[in-house]
Parts: sequence; structure tokens; C-alpha cells
Amino acid sequence: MHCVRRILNVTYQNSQICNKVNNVNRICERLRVLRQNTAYRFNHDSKEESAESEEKQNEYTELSNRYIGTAAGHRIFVLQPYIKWGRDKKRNTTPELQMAEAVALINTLPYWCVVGCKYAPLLTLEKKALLGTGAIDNLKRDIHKCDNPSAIFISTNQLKFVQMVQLEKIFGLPIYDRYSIVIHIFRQHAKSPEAKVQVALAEIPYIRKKMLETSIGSSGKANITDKIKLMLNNRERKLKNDLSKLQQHRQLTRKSRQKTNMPTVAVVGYTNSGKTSLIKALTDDQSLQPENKLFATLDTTAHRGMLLNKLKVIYMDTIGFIQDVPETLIEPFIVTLEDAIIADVIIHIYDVSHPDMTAQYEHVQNTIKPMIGENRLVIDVANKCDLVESDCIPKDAIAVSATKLTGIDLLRLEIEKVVLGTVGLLRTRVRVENGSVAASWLYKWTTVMNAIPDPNNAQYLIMDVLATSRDIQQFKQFLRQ
Ligand SMILES: Nc1nc2c(ncn2[C@@H]2O[C@H](COP(=O)(O)OP(=O)(O)OP(=O)(O)O)[C@@H](O)[C@H]2O)c(=O)[nH]1
Ligand SMILES: [Mg+2]
Repeated sequence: MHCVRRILNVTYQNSQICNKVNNVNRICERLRVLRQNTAYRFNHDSKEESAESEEKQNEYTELSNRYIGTAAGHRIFVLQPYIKWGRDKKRNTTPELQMAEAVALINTLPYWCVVGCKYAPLLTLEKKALLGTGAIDNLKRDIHKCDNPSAIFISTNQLKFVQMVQLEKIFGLPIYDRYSIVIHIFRQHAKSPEAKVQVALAEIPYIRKKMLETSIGSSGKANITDKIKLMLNNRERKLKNDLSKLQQHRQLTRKSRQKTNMPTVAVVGYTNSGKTSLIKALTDDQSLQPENKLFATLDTTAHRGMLLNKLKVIYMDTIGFIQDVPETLIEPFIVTLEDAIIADVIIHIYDVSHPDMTAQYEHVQNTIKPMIGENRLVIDVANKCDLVESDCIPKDAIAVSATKLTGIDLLRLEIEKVVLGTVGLLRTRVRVENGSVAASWLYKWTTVMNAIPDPNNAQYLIMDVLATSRDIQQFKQFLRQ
């Protein structure tokens, strides 16, 4: 009986196990189906999503090609408008210098070339077709004489899009302005993910404004579909989101740099003034590639260097400035300049050999002043001194040639002076045991300018160090431990 009960029990247990196994199998099967369904749904959804985002991307590309133009090469006719006299006449530059910059902008783009240029002296930039009928006829003749131009670049930022549409109709050629040309240069030169997002973000206000201005119907209302408006808004939101994520990373790297306690020196200036070349001269960093191109550098990058007193510093390379472009174009890049704005020392470098030096210098000063505050000390550096006579160099600037390496040590001394003043570094003499942990601490956390054995006891070292008062406090605390 006992045996039977045991067999029954075992059978019962087996059947229970079986039931459990069956249940588990059923659950597994259900999970498998569920997983399959989820995977199918997920794949299906992500395929749909990527198809949707591809569709959106195509829609956007079409829009941007229409309003900014394509990057395909062009044979450009440059028209340089300028105000002859009155309040709006530019006084610190000349039409010839503006034309030279316009040509340089085109030459920066691969497969673009200039096949003709003309000045347009005007009383106002407000006319519907910008020019009068006589000037239009003359211009048509000039363009016709040129070697097969495929587009016109009107080198001003004040052109209205309705004027561009009108001119496009008159000349039968696509019209570019400074904003769209600079966007094409930025697209070419953007290498880092941050710069790419910044360029993509800078395009949107241009497209939006151009669409609005050119689509005003007879009712006076813009004919932009809600779908396009939504697409631009969504894209802008997504790019801003991406940018803020990338900038969070930048803040982290900035914090880790601050931990190293090294003073920072930002080099700012007009595009092509020699910022990258100067940092290369100061640091001997061979990875830096100066180029004879406008906007070769778009990213703020950090490079280690050493001053004559052995103080280690970090130099920041930055995006260059340019006149005559609307602020919305530079706005996304301003955040990148934050690193420069908070630097301990700011160097403003300008190309002393450039015929438009005064306008370039003033443009940079006017742009950086509101960012850094009126009272911040800025070291002015006149670069490319090898190309001018010494009497052309302003007296209050430090004259250098970043490529010929002249004046670099003088600049290092000036940086040293400003750093010592702003960062509050003190020159201190300390006597510590040779090879001691105290000596190692000083080597690690301060700048050791000099270390010689004590003439009275060679077991000790006399060290001259540069340190902040906080460093000195920390050193005393360390000795007490
Ligand atoms: N002759 C001469 N050429 C220089 C000097 N410094 C820079 N250059 C040249 O000027 C051009 C621009 O130099 P970069 O250092 O790239 O200028 P940048 O200011 O960094 O330019 P962006 O990054 O495009 O804004 C390059 O062809 C350099 O070789 C100089 O002291 N003398
Ligand atoms: Mg550069």
C-alpha cells in the first residue's frame, strides 16, 4: 500500500511536473510568439520610421537645393553693390576690397570659379530689382560677354529674397548671396559632428525666411503649407537637441581641462588672419593645418603649449569672423566660442598685410566686445609682418609672423604677463628634501621654473615655482598630513 501510494505520489508528482513543464512550454511558446510579433512590429515600425525619415530627408534636401542652391560647381559672375553716399555708405572699406573678399569666398569653394565681375553703385539697396532698367541692360550685356556663367553672386547680406527672385527672372540664372555662399563653404569645411549640426542649424532660418518672402500671394499671406512649416520646425528642434547633447560633452571636456589647472588662451580673429598658424607657432603642434582658405577652421579646438617660464597653457583655436553676413548664420557657432569667451587670456590676431585690415579689425572688435565685456584685456597681435614694411605695423600691437616665427617669444612674454595678472600666479621659493614626496607634489601641481641643490646641504632642493595662493594652501595642508 505504501508502495502504491509512493508510485501514485511519484506519478502525481510527475504529472504535476509535466503540467508545470507544459505550462512552462506554453509560456515559452507565448513568449516566442510575443517576441516574434514585437520583433516584427519593431522591424516594421523602424523600417517605416527610417523610410519616413528618408522621405523627410529627401523633402528637406529638395527644399534646401531650391533655396540655398546645390554645391555642384558654378561659373560665377560677381556683382558687388555698394552705396555711393549717404548714411548707409560704408566708410571703413572700399568696393574694391569688398569685391576682393567676394572673389576669395567663391575661390574657397572647390569647382567654383569667377568668370566676371562688376560693381553696382547704388543710392539704395531697396529697389525691387535692386538695379535700374539701364543698369540691368548693361549688366545683361556684361554677363553675356563672359565665358558661360552659370550663376550670379550678389555680394551683400541686405538683399531681399523677392529681389533675388526678380533678378533670377531677369537674368535667367540662379542668384546667390553672401549667406548662401558662406553656408556652402561651411558645409565643405565642417568635419566634426558639432560643426555639421551647427551648419545644418544655420541653414534653417535662411530657408524659412526665403520661403516666407517669396511665397507671399496676392492676398498678402504666405503660401507655405503647414506640412513644410512643421517639417522645418521639427528638424530645427531635433538639431538643437543634438547640438545641446554634443555641447554637454564639450562641457565635460572643458571641466576635465579645468581640473588640470592650466591657464587658457583663446585666439580669435578675422577669417584667414593666421589663427591656426599662430597656435602652430606657439605650440609646434604638427597636427594643425593652416590653409589659405576662408573658414578653414570651424571648430574650437584646444592645444597645449608652454610659456618661457615653463608654465603650461592651453591655446584655443576658433572659427573666424567675416563682415556682411546676417547674425543668424553665425549664431549656432557662437556657443562654440563660449570656450574662448571664458579663457584667461584673449588674443585678437589680425592680418596686417591685408588691404582691408581696418574694417576687419573693427568688425572683430565690435563682435567680441559684447561677448567678453568692455573691460576685458585683449592682446592685439599684428600677424603677417613679413609681408609689410615696419612702419605699417600699429604701435600698440605685438608684431609677429606666424609662418616666419618672428615675434613669437615676445608674444609668449606678453601672454605670461597677462596670465600672471589674471590667474593670480605667484612666484614662490620652496626648500624641500631632494626626491621627497613634497618635491613630487610640486612637480605635479605647480610650474617648477627652476630647481637647484641647496649649496649648504645638497640633500635639499631650492625650487622656484609658479602657483596660485590656493595651490600654496594645498601644499601646506599636504605637508601637515
Ligand atoms: N606670409 C605669411 N603668411 C601667413 C602668416 N600667417 C599665416 N599665413 C598664411 O595665411 C593663410 C591662413 O592661415 P591660417 O592660419 O589658416 O588662418 P586662420 O585665421 O586660421 O583661417 P580660418 O581658420 O580660415 O579662419 C595660410 O595660407 C597661412 O600660411 C604669416 O605670418 N605670414
Ligand atoms: Mg584656422
